Order: sequence, then C-alpha cells, then structure tokens
Amino acid sequence: MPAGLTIEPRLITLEGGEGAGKSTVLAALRDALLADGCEVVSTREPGGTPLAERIRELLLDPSHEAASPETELLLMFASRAQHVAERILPALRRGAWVISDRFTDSSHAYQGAGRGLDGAFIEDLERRVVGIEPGLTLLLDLGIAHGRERARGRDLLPDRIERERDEFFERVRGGFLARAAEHSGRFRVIDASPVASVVAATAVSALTQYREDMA
Ligand code: T5A
Repeated sequence: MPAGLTIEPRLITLEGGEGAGKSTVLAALRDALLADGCEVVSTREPGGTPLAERIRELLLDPSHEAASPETELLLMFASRAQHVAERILPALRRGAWVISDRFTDSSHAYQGAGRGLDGAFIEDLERRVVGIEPGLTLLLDLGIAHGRERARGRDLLPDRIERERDEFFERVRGGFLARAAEHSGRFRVIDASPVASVVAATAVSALTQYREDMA
C-alpha cells in the first residue's frame, strides 16, 4: 500500500479486463450482503455520480479525437475524486458496504501498464485525490479472446477503449496480475472462465471468507 492511503474494510472492488463478468459477479455479491441484512451501495467507475457519469461519457465516446494518455488518466481521476467524495465516503461513513465495478487498480492497469504512464505519478494522484483503498479486491482473470467474445455477445457498439488492439489488453491483464501479486493481502484472483454461476459462487465464497476473517 502506498503511504497515505486509508484501508476501507467495507469497500469491495471488482477488477478485470473487458467482458470478464464483473457486472454479473457484482449482483451476486450484493445479493449475498443484502441477504445478511447489510446496506449495500453498488456503483461503477468511471461514473457513479451524475457528474462522474458525464466524465465517463467523454472518456468512452469514440467520436472525438483520441485522448492523450495523460488526458485519459486525469479524467479517470477527476471522475474518481467526485465518486469518492460524493458517493463512496458518505456510504461508508453511515456503515454501508460499497461494491464498485472498477476502482484505482484499473488506472494502474489501463493507464499504467496499458498506456505506459509512470506508476509513481498514478500513486501520487491516488494519494492526493483518492486517499482510500479497498479492503477486498476481486480480480476476474480471463483470456483476452474469451473476454472479447463475451463482450461481443452483449450486442453493443465497442466504446473507445474496447477498440484497442489485443496487445494493449495483454499489457492490461499483466498489469492487473502484477498489482495482485504486489497487493496480495487484499486481492483474490478468480478464474473467470467457468460459467457465470460458478464464477459468482467463487466470488461469494471469497467475500464470506473475508468477512469471517474481519470478525
Ligand atoms: N477504465 C476504467 C480505465 O481505462 N481506467 C480506469 O481507471 C477505469 C475505472 C469502462 C472502461 O474504462 C476503462 C476500462 C473499460 O475499458 P465499461 O463499459 O465499464 O467501461 O467496461 P467493462 O468494465 O469492461 O465492462 P464490461 O461490461 O465489458 O465487463 P464486465 O462487467 O466485466 O462483464 P459483464 O458482466 O457485463 O459480462 C459481459 C457479458 O458476458 C456475459 C454477460 O452475460 C454479458 O453478456 N458473462 C458470461 N458469459 C459466460 N460465462 C460467464 N462466466 C459470464 N460472465 C458474464
């Protein structure tokens, strides 16, 4: 953990490449917590508040010129700063659990490993404008071709980042796995290749184990 970050035990994040199945797993985690009587806020990045969702539209819109890596990074962090201040921290402070589909690890993987931006610069932004890190991060790991096939199945036009080449997504995948090795205390790497019900059950068991360890 970079110095200056506060661990938030009730913040859970889901990470992974395109089409890994994060939205599907998020619903299973939320249902498990709700069944146990917890308040749950489920959210996503980029986005999660009206202003942050506007920034998301800018980031993913393929119709304008390509964003420079720095522009992309700073917009991700602008969206995250708003999300943390307006949505995540208030929910955590009132005792809710927060499950976020992507968080800062995505910036390390996509803008760091994928686009080649300096990790120390990203860590500095993380300290200055985010200030928190999740207690538990589930990384859904899936081969690039498999993820593309699943994402295609949704029948949506690819957004600006989804149009990147496979080499970019290989670097992103490597970046996530490196983060998981470096922050092994909070990461659980889950094989996302089995059918959705099996992946969801594995994720729910990881959450159950985490909560038992917390108690
Ligand atoms: N980004 C984001 C950055 O570059 N830096 C950052 O800091 C942040 C926060 C976000 C983009 O922004 C980038 C990363 C992304 O490129 P997004 O639309 O949120 O854009 O992109 P994704 O997070 O990749 O969303 P996806 O919808 O593609 O992926 P999910 O949520 O992982 O996948 P999901 O659950 O929607 O599933 C995809 C399809 O597969 C099926 C589902 O039913 C669905 O049709 N599916 C399965 N099929 C078979 N077996 C399973 N196990 C399945 N699980 C799901």
